[in-house]
Amino acid sequence: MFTKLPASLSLLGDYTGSFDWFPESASTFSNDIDWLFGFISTICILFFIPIVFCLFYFAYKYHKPKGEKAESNASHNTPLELAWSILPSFFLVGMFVFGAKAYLDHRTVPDGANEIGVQAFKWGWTFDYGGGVFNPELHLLVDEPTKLSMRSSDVIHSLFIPAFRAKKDVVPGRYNYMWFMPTVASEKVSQERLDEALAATEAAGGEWDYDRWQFTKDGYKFFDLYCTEYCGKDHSMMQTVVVVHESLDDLNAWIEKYSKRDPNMDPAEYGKQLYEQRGCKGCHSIDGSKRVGPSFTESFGNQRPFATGEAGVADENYIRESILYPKAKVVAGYQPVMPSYKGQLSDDDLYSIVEYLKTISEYAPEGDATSSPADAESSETVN
Ligand code: HEC
Ligand SMILES: [Cu+2]
Repeated sequence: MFTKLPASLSLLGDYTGSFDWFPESASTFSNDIDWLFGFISTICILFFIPIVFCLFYFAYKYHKPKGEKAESNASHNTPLELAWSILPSFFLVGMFVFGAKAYLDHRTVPDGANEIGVQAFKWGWTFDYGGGVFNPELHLLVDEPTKLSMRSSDVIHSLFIPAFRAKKDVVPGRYNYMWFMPTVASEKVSQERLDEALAATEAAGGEWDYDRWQFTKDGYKFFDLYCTEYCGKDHSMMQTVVVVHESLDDLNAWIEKYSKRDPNMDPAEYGKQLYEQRGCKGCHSIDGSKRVGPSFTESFGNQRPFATGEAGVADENYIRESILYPKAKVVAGYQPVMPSYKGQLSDDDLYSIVEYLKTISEYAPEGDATSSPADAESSETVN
């Protein structure tokens, strides 16, 4: 009926085609979980209908006109009572056995699984591929088990990949883990389509719009990954994508591409990329608005007030220190909640970020003339 829903119904954004009860099934868990879901739902419906029917039927059959005295003539029917107690218990035991088996499957990581680190934070995800490669997209290999070692830098989050039927809480102060084995590789869109999207993105200010394109900026279609534990104001924005590569070569090529700055790339441009990829964006705006942390328009080159009452100028060393040791100098008006990036950003990464901050700071010597003035909300934090 609806071939295309209006864009305003963004909640239903993915349902532009036909409706299906379940999301796409793309891991070895999917069939088991869907079957179990169907099994439990069917039993519930099969019991619900006769019970509700009897409820209404008996209420009608045994009702008494108003004012008449109520009588109690309840008596026993032992065979009937045994039957309705014992028969359903078989179904309950069945649900438990199948459920426990599925749970144990999800908890038992096969030997030799690939391992990827996950850091959840308000409000985003960082995946650690080892060797200093971090990215907000989850990239996997088809038909290979992958284990995620997960930690949170603030509150409880929960990682959910509907297409894999896999979900696990990420709890601060401890590691948690989950695993799955993707069975469907992500398709790649045509080079023309990708070029078109890249050009449109460039024209619109450079930020990649996953919702609009439904593929990544490397041209891969993806599965959705959500946070499913309400974790604060921007919980609903805490989404990212899962790409399943067909071959190890393809995956390694992707990892290589994001492992360090191409020597020809402008450091400030690379700094912007890190800002988007490494989660800074979730806490720091570049338009003057206050998020969890101060806007980067007010950082580089400015006088910074600290929680201790002292103040200092945000030079290169201060920016560096703020990223590696965020608690050394806490900006007045903010909570010391920034995670340390020590060991996670290389020297060149830090240099690139500093160069990027210089280009967007309102008072930077070579400031970007197009950046908007800080709004009233953020100026109240200065002082
Ligand atoms: C979880 C939220 C969060 C994330 C993620 C985060 N920051 Fe911060 N950041 C803060 C907060 C809050 C402050 C202010 C308090 C403080 O100084 O520690 C801050 C302060 C800073 C400052 C000092 C700013 C100033 O104007 O004085 C810099 C520089 C900075 N962050 C850089 C970064 C970079 C670069 C990243 C990404 C690699 C990042 N932050 C990621 C929350 C965050
Ligand atoms: Cu969350």
